Amino acid sequence: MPIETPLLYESKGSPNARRVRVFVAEKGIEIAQRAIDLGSREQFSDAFQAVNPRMQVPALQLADGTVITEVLAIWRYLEETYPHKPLLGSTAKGKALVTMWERRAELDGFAAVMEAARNALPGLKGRALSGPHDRTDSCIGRA
Ligand SMILES: N[C@@H](CCC(=O)N[C@@H](CS)C(=O)NCC(=O)O)C(=O)O
Repeated sequence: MPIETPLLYESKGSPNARRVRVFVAEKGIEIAQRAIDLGSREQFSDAFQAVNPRMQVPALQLADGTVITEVLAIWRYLEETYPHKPLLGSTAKGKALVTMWERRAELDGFAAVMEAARNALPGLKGRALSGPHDRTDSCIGRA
């Protein structure tokens, strides 16, 4: 269905969606948001699969129907669309340093914690990867 303004699909329990929500807040911009309930497996619904076949949040749907997924790609789009308050650096050195620290934080911090959680929590048994893998056991967001 065509939309008039960008629409951010997110989920309150999703760390990756939170990274985009924080970016939006720090930018000081308003973006329409629609919550996807990972706890009730809404990411696997036909309606959301039509938006993002990878069945993951965050996803940013543009007015022309394009859907951008992946936190860094969404950040990049928002940075260049709303350049008034640069968050990803404004010089060659600044951009490189932001990228360096983002990679360190994501790969050495965020990913390590995420993999530990996804491989250890009973509620995420069989769900070491997000998205369309081993959907039958999914119970993300449940106690
Ligand atoms: N590489 C993706 C990761 C997205 C991702 O893993 N999202 C999780 C929530 S944090 C998800 O949608 N999980 C749904 C599931 O596991 O079924 C990004 O940067 O956005």
